[in-house]
Amino acid sequence: MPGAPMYGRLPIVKMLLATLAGTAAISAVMLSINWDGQEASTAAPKIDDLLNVMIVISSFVFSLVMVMLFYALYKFRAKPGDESDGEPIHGNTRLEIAWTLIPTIIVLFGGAYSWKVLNEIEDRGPNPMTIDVFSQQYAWSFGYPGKGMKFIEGEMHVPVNRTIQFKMHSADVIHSFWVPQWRIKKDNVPGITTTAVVTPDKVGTYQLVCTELCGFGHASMRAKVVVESQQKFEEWVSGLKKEIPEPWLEVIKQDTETNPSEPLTAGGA
Ligand SMILES: [Cu+2]
Repeated sequence: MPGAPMYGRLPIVKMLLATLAGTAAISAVMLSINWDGQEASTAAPKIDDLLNVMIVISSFVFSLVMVMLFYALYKFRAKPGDESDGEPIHGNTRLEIAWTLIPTIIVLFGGAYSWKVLNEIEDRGPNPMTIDVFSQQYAWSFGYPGKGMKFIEGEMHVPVNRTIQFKMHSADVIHSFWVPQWRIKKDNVPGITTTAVVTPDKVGTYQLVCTELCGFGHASMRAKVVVESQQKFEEWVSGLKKEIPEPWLEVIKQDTETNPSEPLTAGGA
């Protein structure tokens, strides 16, 4: 039957309602799961909100595709014994505009929203405290350049409600700095200094986990992280005996030469 489409008008309203029902059902399940555990930094709620918005948008796109797929499977299924070819289909301008415009809007929205969150969580504020993070196969150690270059292996203390900029260094391969409750994750790359900004806002003991497969000991490459009051922190840091050892100072020097825009001395205090 040339000229006449073999299908009638699509039940757009019903399909849209089914899509919205699917979105609600999937979102309800996915949002009820506490994906990343406790929130213990000022960045954590912003990142979790962003994740939740992305979950709802993804549920909508998934539901829309599933509704159209299953409608097509049911409605346009060939009758038993029908061996004929399908109708030739020419373009549909309205459909093509829709499937270009809607994803473009979704992607631009996601980009703009992420940009805003990243801008907020990477704001160092007027007076950040600097901590050097040293990583090697398979251990973490930490330096406090503003506190007399104090140094400690395997354990880090930070004051609560203070913005900290971590300056990351690696002696060998790429490692990755991650305290799940802070949400922030950053690679430690040999040859350059990378920076992460965190404001811990809950007192407690946490774990720093390496999240970059760095060799046989990777799974056990962890360190203790203690968030405590400013006063307790000052007592702890002034009790440290060691200073940042020469090999790490050399790594910092090399990193800084490669990446002079991020000097070690920035921040201090
Ligand atoms: Cu690792």
